[in-house]
Amino acid sequence: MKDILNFIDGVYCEGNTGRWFDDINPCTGRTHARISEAGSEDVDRAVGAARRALSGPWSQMPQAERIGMIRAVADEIDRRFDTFLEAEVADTGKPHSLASVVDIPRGAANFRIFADIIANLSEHAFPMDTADGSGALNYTARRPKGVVAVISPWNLPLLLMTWKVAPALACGNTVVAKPSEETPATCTLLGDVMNAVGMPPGVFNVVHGFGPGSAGEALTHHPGIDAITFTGETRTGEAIMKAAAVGTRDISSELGGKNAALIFADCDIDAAIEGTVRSTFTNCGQVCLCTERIYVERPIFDEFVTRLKTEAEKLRPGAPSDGATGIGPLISAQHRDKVVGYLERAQSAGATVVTGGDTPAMDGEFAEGFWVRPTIWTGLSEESPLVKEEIFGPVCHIGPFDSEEEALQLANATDYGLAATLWTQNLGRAHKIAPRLEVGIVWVNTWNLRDLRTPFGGSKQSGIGREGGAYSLEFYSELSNICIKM
Ligand code: NAD
Ligand code: 6OD
Repeated sequence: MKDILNFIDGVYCEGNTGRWFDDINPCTGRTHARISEAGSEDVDRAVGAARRALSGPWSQMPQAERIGMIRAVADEIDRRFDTFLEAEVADTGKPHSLASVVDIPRGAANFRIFADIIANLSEHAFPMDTADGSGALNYTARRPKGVVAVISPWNLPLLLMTWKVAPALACGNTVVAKPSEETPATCTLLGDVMNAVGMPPGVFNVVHGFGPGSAGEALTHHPGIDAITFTGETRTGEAIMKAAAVGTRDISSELGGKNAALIFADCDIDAAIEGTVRSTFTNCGQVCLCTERIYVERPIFDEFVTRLKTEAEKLRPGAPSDGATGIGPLISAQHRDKVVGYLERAQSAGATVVTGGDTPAMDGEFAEGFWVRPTIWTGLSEESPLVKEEIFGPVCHIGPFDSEEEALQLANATDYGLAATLWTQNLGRAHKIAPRLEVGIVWVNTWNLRDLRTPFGGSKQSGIGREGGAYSLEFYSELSNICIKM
């Protein structure tokens, strides 16, 4: 069995707790590795190493060299593509067809884009008049925030961790990362990559463990952490905000969602069906951007439901390496039980189960995996917890609407505000509705099409702040204004 270790000051090491916990393959329910849990002493060592690197080799390195090293990280991930792929698939159970085109390439792309952004960065200058006529010049300058804690979830482990590590390093910060306890492998592999490209020890550190009472809590409460960037559940984000309040540390948070798709009768229905299958069932519904609420204009409601059902039923669960596998398992037994809990409540809540609603019988090594069938409900009240709460599984509810205003009101009737998708061939309508949706990201006639220069993040309870492209600099660097009297 493989051991997954912490990575502190450029060296792999066991945590001082002496405790190990299981890394479970969601396809089989079997343990495939054991993970060494970091304690508060390990977190303290990691933060200390990051502070030394911050004031030492990393800040003294010329910018061009630093950027070159970050580009080299991307190249090295590409070179080790198969190792990363195998590790990500073992931890998550997701199909190769998904991880090989989304998770691993994005892991590398995140380093390239932020290297490019910093390489091409310009600042602002504000010449001003003064009473004595000599004038003054203001200009903006950026410096790193310091030691940044990166706390990441399990659904897109490498993608979401590097989405934060890459801009943090490009801006000259050092990092202590705590990946999800469910998916520690690819973050750990990144340590090897850092050493291979010659990254100074301490620039990137990894500690493993859980949240409360473990490495997550120790890291977010550590006074040597200058800023915390977090992706995960809204309730966890609230706990981390409280920790960040001590010492007035900055926080960026990307949280949960209950995203709506609005399907207008004038849409290209083939494209809307294909896009909604992706937006609902990709990664077994475990993407924060996934659609869980679908509203369809009444004239095409029945056709849409029938066609989505047909496509959902084609998504076969199976081996990650099998090209015919259309859907993987949920991440854990605990998460499967949560999602099944919603499935069990559906009928008593008044739902018509259009398809799914249960777990598939799987054979052989997959019999104990955490599988759930793609599920479509209709007929629920908008007040039902199934329509209100983030489920984070392969499930959706479809309801009808009769006007633009009603569609908008339904889409916005949620505490969350991450993403929404519009399907219409009337671009005038799309322009009218999109800015009125109370979300951070709107897709029109597509879903999850990502340009990494664009702002990413949520409103309401879906998060605080925007990351992406130059927007990431607002969080990962500290801006000064320098005013020179001439
Ligand atoms: P989670 O909040 O349970 O855990 C995320 C990370 O936080 C893990 O590393 C965990 O160990 C750590 N953690 C938990 N409690 C902590 C605490 N008290 N202090 C410090 N660290 C703590 O989330 P998850 O279950 O891993 O991920 C699924 C959730 O993430 C969903 O709600 C999903 O919507 C959300 N998510 C949001 C985005 C986004 O961009 N908005 C992206 C991906 C996932
Ligand atoms: O694509 C991204 O940059 C991103 N942050 C995706 C988040 C997905 C949530 O599960």
